[in-house]
Amino acid sequence: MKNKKILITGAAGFIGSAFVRLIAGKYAASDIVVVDKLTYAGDLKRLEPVKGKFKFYKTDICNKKQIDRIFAQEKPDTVLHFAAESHVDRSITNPTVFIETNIKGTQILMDAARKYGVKKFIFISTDEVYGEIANGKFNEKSQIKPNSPYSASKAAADLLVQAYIRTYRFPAVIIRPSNNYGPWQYPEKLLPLAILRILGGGKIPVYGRGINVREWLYVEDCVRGVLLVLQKGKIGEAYNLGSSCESRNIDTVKLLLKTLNAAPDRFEFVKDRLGHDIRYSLDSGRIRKELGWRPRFKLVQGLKSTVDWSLKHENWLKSKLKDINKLYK
Ligand code: NAD
Ligand code: TDX
Repeated sequence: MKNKKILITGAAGFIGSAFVRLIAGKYAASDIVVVDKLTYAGDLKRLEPVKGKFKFYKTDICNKKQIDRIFAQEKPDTVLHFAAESHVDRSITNPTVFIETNIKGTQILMDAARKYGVKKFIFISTDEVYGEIANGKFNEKSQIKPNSPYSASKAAADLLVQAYIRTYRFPAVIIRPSNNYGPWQYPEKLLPLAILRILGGGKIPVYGRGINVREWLYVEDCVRGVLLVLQKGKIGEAYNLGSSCESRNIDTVKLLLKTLNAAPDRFEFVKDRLGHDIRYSLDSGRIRKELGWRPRFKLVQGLKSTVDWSLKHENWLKSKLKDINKLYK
């Protein structure tokens, strides 16, 4: 199938904007339709490099009427659904908006997609839907067993997508990426927050004893995987998307300090996150074998590239400080 007209939700966010920067210019501007509410996490500055190469609607995906109107007007054949409330710590303080956007918003989009005959609907899920794993790896058939309000809301949406596939033969594909990092990430997440703290003369807060393990995927590798799924992914299937670059938080932070040429003791152990998942780890053999995807960035290179970008965009990171200090007061 040719993807002629693509509607992308959440494209003013971190990963969605990287995807638009990747495909902009490969399609006519009128064939890339961006839908984003511009919450605290959305920022059109991320799309400035490709300004004029897409069409933008400032819309809440939970607004059924507006979503319906956009689908009626644009008639996309492909939908890429990135929009979500994405931060675990915020979901612990206020789960309500996570239930609204992540679950209800996904349903509203799928209903519009069914009504207007969308041919391929790609749902960006997460590795967190499987819950934590002390040893071994999750494959696409592993049980969905989320632990945080954020991951439970993503799991509910993931299951709803699966239910639509089975019940209505809805043409969806699910992607479950691991922890992304790279340019333009909102500095509430570990790595950009850590960089912001070091640039501001402070220390990096490490939850608990820093022994939790994450699988770090450079955002450009992630969106190349998403593009492959868009072009060749099988309808009705799910694809894990992980780098195999696993690292304990304390080791990740120490490597980042080295990359920043900062003193190795510029971190502090702080109160642990409630219900903190110990380890995520994906078996991404399927997307590698079936679609030929390979990550290009190891953690060392990805961190170097992220730090270089951050030093050039210090003002952008610092523009989020007020919000961050409110979040982590
Ligand atoms: P982000 O928080 O940076 O961006 C989310 C975007 O969605 C923002 O532009 C925001 O304005 C928009 N949005 C939020 N609520 C909306 C609503 N109701 N209507 C319309 N737009 C809305 O998130 P991200 O890190 O880019 O993540 C993108 C997707 O990838 C999410 O679905 C997330 O669950 C998933 N994911 C993220 C990671 C990661 O490490 N960041 C890893 C795996 C999966
Ligand atoms: O200040 C911090 N100190 C710290 O030790 C923060 C913000 C985080 N952490 C720890 C918690 C995690 O073990 O670092 C690890 C990474 O934390 P986050 O950056 O908040 O990411 P995580 O909770 O792992 O979830 C991310 O990956 C999966 C994304 O935020 C999700 O959207 C995605 O689905």
